[in-house]
Amino acid sequence: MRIRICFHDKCFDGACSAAVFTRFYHATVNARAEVDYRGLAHRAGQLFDADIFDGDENAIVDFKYSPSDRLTWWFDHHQSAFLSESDAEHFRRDRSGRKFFGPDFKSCTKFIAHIGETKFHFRAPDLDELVHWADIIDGAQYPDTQTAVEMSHPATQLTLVIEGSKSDDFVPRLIPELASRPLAEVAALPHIRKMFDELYQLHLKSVDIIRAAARLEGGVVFFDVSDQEMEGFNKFIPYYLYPAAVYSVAVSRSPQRSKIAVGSNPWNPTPKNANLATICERYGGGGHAKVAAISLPPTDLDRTRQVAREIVRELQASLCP
Ligand SMILES: [Mn+2]
Repeated sequence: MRIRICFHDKCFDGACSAAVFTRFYHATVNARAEVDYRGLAHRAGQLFDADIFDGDENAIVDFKYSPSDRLTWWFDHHQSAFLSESDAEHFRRDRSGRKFFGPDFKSCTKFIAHIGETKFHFRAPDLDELVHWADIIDGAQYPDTQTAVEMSHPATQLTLVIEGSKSDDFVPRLIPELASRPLAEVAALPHIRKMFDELYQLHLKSVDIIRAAARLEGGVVFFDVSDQEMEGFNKFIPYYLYPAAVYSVAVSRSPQRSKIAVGSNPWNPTPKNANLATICERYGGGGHAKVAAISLPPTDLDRTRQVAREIVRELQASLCP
């Protein structure tokens, strides 16, 4: 018996969701099930490859819904969880009792732990630390910019490593560690330590690049680093550099996509009325109310820049009384 677990790749919450779901599945469904992990990424065009649901059971955690009849478990908390109204309708008609949508949860990890406990009597107290930190990190609930950007806690170090990993099997190999050890032990594994040290140097460089590129205007900090090789920068750097910023809009590019990342400054108390997921959905993107993104083909850089400028203007206008 084999279960395929698809998770949001290169995302701390995605990896932690897969870890908690694995423990949940072994504890409540089948203790001997073999698990295969597969990371899923947002991209322009088709999201799911045809052969992806190849297990006896197939799960998706922290990622969009699929109406495939091969999908047996689903957990997500993103506002933009459904690619179409017909997918949403398919979900609403589901009577399996194994597909769950929790848009009010800050992390999918906590959502899975909550459903596990309230509907299946599943408890794993040794994972409480993991659940707690997934909620802080995915919900951008860091106490301050220093915690988010200076990365002295093991959870923030693991986030850097997960977001910065280049190989497809890195996160799948990390998930069993997250499911079975305290975060400090996982972060102290020699290969993780080494990756962290390398990525932290790049992180410090990206702080300098963003400092040089960013401009704060009308409450919105904007920067375009599409000419640099840095797709995966820490999304809190703009607020670390510009505490007065309410929103940030960033243009970046990788071989796979041009990207517009839109965020709001969790430490700036200015009232924020814009729903960033709704704005990004208009351009084919999505995410959460407070942080969202749009992916376009890597060749569409002009269009990407134009959309970014439109969003900057819309956010500036939303801040004018
Ligand atoms: Mn998530």
